[in-house]
Amino acid sequence: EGVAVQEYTALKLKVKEWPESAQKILEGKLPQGANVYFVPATLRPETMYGQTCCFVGPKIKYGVFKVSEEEFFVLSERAARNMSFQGIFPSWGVYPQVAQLLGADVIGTLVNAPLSVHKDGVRILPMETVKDTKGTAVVTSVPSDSPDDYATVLDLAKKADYYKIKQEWAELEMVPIIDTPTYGNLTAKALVEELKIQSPKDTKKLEEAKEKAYKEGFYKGTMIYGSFAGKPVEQAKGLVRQQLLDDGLAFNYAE
Ligand code: A2H
Repeated sequence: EGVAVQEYTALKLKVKEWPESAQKILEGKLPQGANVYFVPATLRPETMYGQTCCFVGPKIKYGVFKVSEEEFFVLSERAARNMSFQGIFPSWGVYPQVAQLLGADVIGTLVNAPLSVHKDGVRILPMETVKDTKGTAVVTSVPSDSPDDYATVLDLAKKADYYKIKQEWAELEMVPIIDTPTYGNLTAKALVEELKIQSPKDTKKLEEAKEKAYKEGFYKGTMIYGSFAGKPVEQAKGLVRQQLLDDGLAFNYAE
């Protein structure tokens, strides 16, 4: 917080299949053949190999914004407005909205997550702790390396009926992508277990786990998966980010 600028990598997760609830709302609002993307903002682009799902806040309002004739983004209005002043939309300060949805309407959407080991796609799932006031209000989930994400997928799998999801959507395999001296190669899982974190609402302990996971992963971690396997995470972060940018799978977003 404060005056520091947060430099996010905004990733483009292309929709492969909408649930019926979203289809109804979007009917007639998108041109034939339009590509729609969920756009999570991340600080850890080097972990994108490990995406197993992507979160939205079920009660948060999302817009579908037109970026070009073919491309539409799903994100918060706040993020769309910020992006319109960062050259992401064609006209300065203009972010045309074609539809509005609640997070709850898009649960179950199948998206293609760039670099993820899960090539058939991952699901959009609910996360109660997503903030509308940060990033894009879309959070891609890497449970191997993010304690928040790990605690959330455990909870979703345990209470799949309550969340109205299929349990298997929350249980895609975690593949080790970063090895660390203290916590092994599933850092978030190790920390959630060590600190006995019981639920995504264990905010205090999760703060501690996040801090530890970040320090250990970023400063002491080594990539063990992907194009930069063998390199320290500190180096790989920029390299993976650049690769995503070059391939048109991501763009820079700051706030
Ligand atoms: B990170 P900062 Cl592997 N609400 O990406 C809640 N969390 C949000 C969010 C929002 N609106 N927008 C982004 N985030 C998450 C990867 C990751 C992240 C890993 C490890 C740690 C980590 C995969 N999830 O973040 O408050 C996103 O999750 C630890 C803080 O702006 C984003 O990076 O500093 C990070 O929080 C941005 O948090």
